[in-house]
Amino acid sequence: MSNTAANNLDAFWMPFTANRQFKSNPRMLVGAKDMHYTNAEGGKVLDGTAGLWCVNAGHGRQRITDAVSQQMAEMDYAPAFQMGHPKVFELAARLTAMLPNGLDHVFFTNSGSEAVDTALKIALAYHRARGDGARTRLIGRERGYHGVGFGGISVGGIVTNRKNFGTLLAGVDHMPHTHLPEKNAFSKGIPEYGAELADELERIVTLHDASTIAAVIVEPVAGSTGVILPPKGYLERLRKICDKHGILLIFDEVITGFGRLGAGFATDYFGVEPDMITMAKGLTSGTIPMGGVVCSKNIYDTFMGAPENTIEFFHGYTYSGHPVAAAAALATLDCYKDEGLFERANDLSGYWEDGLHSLKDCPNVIDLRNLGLIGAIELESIPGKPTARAFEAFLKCYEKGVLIRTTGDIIALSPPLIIEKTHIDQIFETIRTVLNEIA
Ligand code: PXG
Repeated sequence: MSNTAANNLDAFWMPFTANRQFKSNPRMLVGAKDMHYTNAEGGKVLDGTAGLWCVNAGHGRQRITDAVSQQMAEMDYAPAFQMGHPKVFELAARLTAMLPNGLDHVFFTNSGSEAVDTALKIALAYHRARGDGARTRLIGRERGYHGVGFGGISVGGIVTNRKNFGTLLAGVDHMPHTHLPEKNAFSKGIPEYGAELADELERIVTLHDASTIAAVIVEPVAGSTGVILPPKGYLERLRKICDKHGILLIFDEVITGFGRLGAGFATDYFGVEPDMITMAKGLTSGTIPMGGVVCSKNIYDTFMGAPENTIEFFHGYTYSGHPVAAAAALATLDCYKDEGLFERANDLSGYWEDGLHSLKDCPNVIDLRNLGLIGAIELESIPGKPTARAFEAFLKCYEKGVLIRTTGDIIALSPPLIIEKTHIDQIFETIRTVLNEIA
């Protein structure tokens, strides 16, 4: 019998986790309230990451709990195809009212990965419905993360997520990422240099011809690969190039949606309107799995050109718009609105920025990046041991009661939007202590 079987952790194959390392020294969370987790040892752990970028309203919210339990009692499930229930219609109306005019229709999924694959399929089917079915190419970006479906890893730009899975989707190309530390290191907020990287899309259009390209998908702020910000003017330029060539622009707002930047969505923050937005995570504040694609009126209307009584889009999930998830999302939106959490994130973003950039002189810090309530601390890798330094920082911060997240040698931070200044102080003081300890 293996060691891991003895402590009964063997059966669960953990996602994106070093299973054997974890099981030999497990970090178990057993409770959560507001800004804190409780671990199995009874310790309190400050949540510096909102779970996995999702618990934007904070943990253990009574309002969401009540909405979910009421919905469970009232109606646990309703068929998602050819039947409806009121809450999902209400939710779609509430979401589209939060977004710019023209982004008027929502297709529900259960995760960000499904939202991305759905958006890519909508793009292909949209062009076909317009009689422009040669537009089948999809363009993503290096270091992009769009979940783990075959569509998402194809347009994504993370080699470890791609290399084991064969040929992926055909006809995908990638723009360069926008991380330019030689020019932009230690920028506060949006970096100055690199808008011209959007012109790489023109190069790709020239290579393949616009008539073959369906859509471009980007994270307005890339989260998973260590917080990569769009240089000043970059997203505007992407929008222009897409317009010029009839290419749809998809913003993957799975992380940037629901207040993370101190605005409802990145589209509001940057004033750039995509044709589709993918969302998940903060939609239910992480409580019940749910995702969605918001698309333009033009896209929806194009599908509605099909003869009546035919299904316009052959796509959907058993749990699309699940009543319990919809109830959780409605209660979450109430929390955001009634507590002014997006404004709160905006108000705190300066304090957050100052706290983060106070780490500039800590050992091995080679870059600091921030926007809204997102922060990243990039560390110099230990020669020959990439990821080791940041992982040690993660373990030490956890021992000291602060949950951070690392990717490569980058520490990424994204706390719940209910965070207080004292918590911000605690996060950065703990990281400072740890960076000095492991130097
Ligand atoms: N798009 C983006 C931009 C994401 O960040 C997904 C799609 C996929 O969502 P689902 O719900 O299928 O996981 C994501 C997910 C991290 C981390 O630590 C980030 C994600 C998930 C887990 C961990 O950076 N992002």
